[in-house]
Amino acid sequence: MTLSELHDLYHQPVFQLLDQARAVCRANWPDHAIQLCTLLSIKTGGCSEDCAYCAQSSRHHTGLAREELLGLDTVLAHARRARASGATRFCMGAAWRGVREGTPKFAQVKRIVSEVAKLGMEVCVTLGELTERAAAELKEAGVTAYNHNLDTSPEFYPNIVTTHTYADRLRTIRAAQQAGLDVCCGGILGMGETVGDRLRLLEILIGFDPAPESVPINCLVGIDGTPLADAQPVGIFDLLRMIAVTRIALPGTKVRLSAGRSYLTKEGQALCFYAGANSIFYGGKLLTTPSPTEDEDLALLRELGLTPLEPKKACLNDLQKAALTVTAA
Ligand code: SAM
Ligand code: DTB
Ligand code: SF4
Repeated sequence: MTLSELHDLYHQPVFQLLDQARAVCRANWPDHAIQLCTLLSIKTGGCSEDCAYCAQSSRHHTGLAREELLGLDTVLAHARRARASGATRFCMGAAWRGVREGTPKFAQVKRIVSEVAKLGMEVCVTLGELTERAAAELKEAGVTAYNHNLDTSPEFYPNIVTTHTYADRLRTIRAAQQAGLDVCCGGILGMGETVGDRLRLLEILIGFDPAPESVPINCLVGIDGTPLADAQPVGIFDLLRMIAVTRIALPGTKVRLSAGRSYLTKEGQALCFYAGANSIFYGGKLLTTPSPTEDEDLALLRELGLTPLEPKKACLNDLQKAALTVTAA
């Protein structure tokens, strides 16, 4: 699909666009189950990079305390809780420019990953830049997906980040793909970019080979002390159009309604699911900011008659499979 076709899709009347997105969604995701992904910041704050939206950059005065890499037991306790609450994916984030191969910290991350992987959830990490070798080591440890967002168009990116480049981001994504990791790559709406920038990002995502396994669509969470603290919030129909076009352009990809969900009404979220979103961050907290609670999310899904995605039986150990069989009987 070309950039001009993406524009044509995007600028149709909303109901016409929703009809098309719905048709693609029904054909590719007939049961439209919603994937529940729980996030945990395993290394918070003190990041060297200057990403204008980020609470964790040491270049901004956001009042966020810098923390050390969490220990294995702490992370495992969070991961077990997430699984018990119904999450099927556990995503761990680190406020790093990138991974430093061969360091004790990277060794600790791999150990954390290998233990979390035993719980039977998909394991996603987002650790910044990655070499092919580091990507292969993460895969070997049990990582299933690597999150590395391009955030916006290559043309707008230098307005948002100056300490690394779009090409650096693309290199990491290729390294993750080379290692056979699923790639989770998306963007942020509401940083002052145009609709054209958002569709340019989508054009680039469509060009990935293989296609991204998931695309998180974040709405900017304005963080006090960052240059984007007072940016204009994204309108619901802009978000809706972007989700619908992403669903049509990447039919087999999970589209995750990501940061900023707590600013949406229940009706707004319902429309986003209708437009093709089939994944959310679940668990009351993103990395450093709040998001809807588990109870609120489960209540909303119930009200809408949507079901959470079930854990893949292949991922479960014998005890968990037995538990599922009992529940089903
Ligand atoms: N340091 C790693 C990196 O940059 O890839 C991983 C962590 S970083 C916080 C992960 C992603 O979270 C960013 O790429 C961005 O898309 C998203 N994000 C961070 N702060 C955000 C905010 N205030 N609002 C919306 N999305 C945000
Ligand atoms: C993604 O696209 N969004 C998540 C996850 N991937 C790592 C992070 C959102 C962060 C929102 C701001 C915060 O909590 O600091
Ligand atoms: Fe935040 Fe990641 Fe940028 Fe660091 S590299 S400032 S953690 S988005």
